[in-house]
Parts: sequence; structure tokens; C-alpha cells
Amino acid sequence: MTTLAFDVYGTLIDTAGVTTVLEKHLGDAAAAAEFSTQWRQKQLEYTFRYGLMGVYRDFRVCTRQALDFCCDALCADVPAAARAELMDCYLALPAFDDVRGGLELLSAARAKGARLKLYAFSNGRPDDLAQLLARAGIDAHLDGVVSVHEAQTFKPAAAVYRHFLARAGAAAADTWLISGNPFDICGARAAGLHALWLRRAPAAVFDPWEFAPDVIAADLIEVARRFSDAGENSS
Ligand code: LAC
Repeated sequence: MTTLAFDVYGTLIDTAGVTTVLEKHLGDAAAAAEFSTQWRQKQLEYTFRYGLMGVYRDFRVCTRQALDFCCDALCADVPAAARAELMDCYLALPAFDDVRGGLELLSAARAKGARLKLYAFSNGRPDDLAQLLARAGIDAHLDGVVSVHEAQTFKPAAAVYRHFLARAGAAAADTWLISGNPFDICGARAAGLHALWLRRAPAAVFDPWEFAPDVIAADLIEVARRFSDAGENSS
């Protein structure tokens, strides 16, 4: 049995989906794109910092604090109601275009005998993830959703990858993390899992660390083709 753990934000779900609402409030497309990038970077920085501090504040808190930081840092006059709208937007972010097709291919492969288990595995809160994946219409393809919330820390702490394996009842040697986030790939490799980096931007550069991805793919269709014959002849 091969277990695939799909990262959510930046892998299945596009965090740049906030750009349209940001543009409405900031009034210009370039400012909205810049804000969206910085918001995401700050959100992740906060997860790393809380992780190192040994203090847990959930992902929604990190997202909100990062939003408030960006409003201050970028001198954006975003009133409270607009900030609330942006936070709601985070619960309805879109899936990347290739995601539904890729998951359908994997589901079809399973129906033909591929021995695969499919999970979402994310920093997000369980209730936020349930809403997000349902609204994006992809939850039905998954065997389960594992949140770091259950381990009370964030990726790339080794504890969260161990938690994933325990929840999925999977061995590290049979498990692949599929992620668009290089720090997540490094964390999974350091914890002994296999890892596939979804290089969503062709110009993206991977960190020059010893924890490199086993495989690089451009989209979920390529991922699905790679795993479609997984373990058909083994247990
Ligand atoms: C997640 C982060 C990496 O979904 O965004 O876990």
C-alpha cells in the first residue's frame, strides 16, 4: 500500500485566490498581488516562529496576525469588515486547475486496483480544512484529512510527520508527501518519508539543503500518472 499525503495550501489550494478580494479593497492589481505574497510569507513565518517558541496558536490565528501585520507594513487602509471578508475568503480559496483532474485519475486508478491511500495533510485547522476541501469539491476523493492541530505544532516539525504516519497507519517507507512548499518537502525527507515537490512555478528554486525531493512534478496530472500503478502486485 502506498500512502499519498497531499499538502493543502500551495499544493491543492491556491492561496493567491485572495487577490481578487484584495484588489477590491486596495484598488490595484499589482498592490493586491504584492500584498497576497507578503501575507502568505508572513503567515508561514509566524508558524515557524510559534513552532520554535514551543507555543501553539492555530493556523487561523497566524493567518489573521499576518493579515494585520501586512496592513500595517504596507500602509494599507483595510477596515475591520474588509479584514473579516478576507479571512472568510481563506475558507473558500479555489483549488488549482489541475487538482480535480489529478485526483479523479488517482481515484480511477484505485478503482482498477492501484493500492493507494489519499490524504490531505496540512497546517490548517480541522474545521477550516473540512470547509475548504468541501467547497473546492475535492473532499470526496480523500480517505482522510490530517491536521497538525492534533499535534499542536506546525510543519516542518518532525512531530507532525510522525503524527501523520500514526493517524494514517502508514510506514514512512511507503508514504509520499506531495507538496508545493519546499520547507514541507525538507521536513518530510528529514522525517524519513518520500517526497514529491510540486513545482507550481517553473522559476521556483528549491533550497540547497541535503533534504531534496525524490521526485519533482509540474502538476497533479503528472503526479497521478506516476502513482497510478502503485502496488498493484504487492500487499
Ligand atoms: C499546509 C501549509 C504548508 O497546508 O500551507 O500545510
